[in-house]
Amino acid sequence: MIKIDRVELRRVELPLVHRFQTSSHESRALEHILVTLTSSDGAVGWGEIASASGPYYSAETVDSCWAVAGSFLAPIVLGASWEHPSELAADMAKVRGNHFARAGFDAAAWALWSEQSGVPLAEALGGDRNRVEAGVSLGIEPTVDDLLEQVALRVADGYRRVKLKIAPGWDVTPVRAVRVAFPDLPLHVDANGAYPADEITVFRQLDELGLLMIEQPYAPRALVAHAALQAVLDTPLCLDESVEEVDDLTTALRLEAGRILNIKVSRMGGLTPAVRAHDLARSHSMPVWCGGMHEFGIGRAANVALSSLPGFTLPSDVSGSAKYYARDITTAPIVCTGGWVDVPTVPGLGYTPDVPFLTENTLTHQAIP
Ligand code: OSB
Ligand code: MG
Repeated sequence: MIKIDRVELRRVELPLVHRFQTSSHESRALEHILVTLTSSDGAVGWGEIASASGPYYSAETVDSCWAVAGSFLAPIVLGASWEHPSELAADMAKVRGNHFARAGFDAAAWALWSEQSGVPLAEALGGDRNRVEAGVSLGIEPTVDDLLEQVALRVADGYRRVKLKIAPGWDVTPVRAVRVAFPDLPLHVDANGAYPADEITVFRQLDELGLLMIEQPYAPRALVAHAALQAVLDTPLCLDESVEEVDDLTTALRLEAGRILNIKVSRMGGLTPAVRAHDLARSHSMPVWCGGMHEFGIGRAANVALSSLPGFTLPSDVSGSAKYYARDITTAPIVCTGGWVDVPTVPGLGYTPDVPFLTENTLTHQAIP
């Protein structure tokens, strides 16, 4: 039985090596919240709340996560006894929404439990691979030439799948230019829901470019519109923002609103629901991959472990730390070689937080109680 005696929250800021722009917002530095759970017998688990600062990708913000973590999640975790992290996830599920905040606690519980059980996190989750294929996600650039330069840089790094952010006014022209310059590159696009549900022309044009998938063309709740678009395209649609709950996936499958699922630990509310989404997708032969939120090393390590599950048959957005940060918060960075990231084989997360370095970059620290 595990009982958590102490919860620590740290708001940590790191600068990005390269600015990142999506259809909705731009980032140059990121603040994430690290969650530390300490059990009554002294075991420690780390998790990451990888919310964006503003409510543009999801409704959550760093401030909302900080408030919910301290006022609602920490009291639940401090009052619970559990044998398996899924029991703690069930306790936390009485908090509606707030998935990024919950995900940090859930992942910390998994890290602690897998370490205590002497099992690598990947194996504890049901993973069966010792390395995972990684892609990169590239933001909107000021010019097509800047974008081509970014793609060339990442291809030279060894990445073999590239995702391009699109938005109205930045779609067919830049994507076609990348396709012409890199005819054989596995390429996909992500609109982050930026198009109105009656926009079809752009997607018919993108349909000609041999893309692996078109991610989240329409608004999160527009599942019927996604189904109508999927019916007229050859390119698979991939859902991201539309699937926050496992039940959303049930709806999407019933409506045939997409053929691929991006599973994000943060968006789903933790590793526990992420594994459930994987299992459901797999039972419907729907391929999945692991999306990212520019996680620091702690959240990234959880993403790598999750990506080792058998249904993750497409490359994940689990690029090496160097794509994002000059120095990561783990003692060893996550490394991508030739497009592959190794899955740790030691008990627990397999990466150690670099406490002195992350302390230097901590804006606020709270210990409860
Ligand atoms: O939609 O996948 C997304 C980053 C911020 C907000 C939304 C998204 C993203 C990414 C980043 O694509 C992927 C990564 O972590 O490399
Ligand atoms: Mg996305």
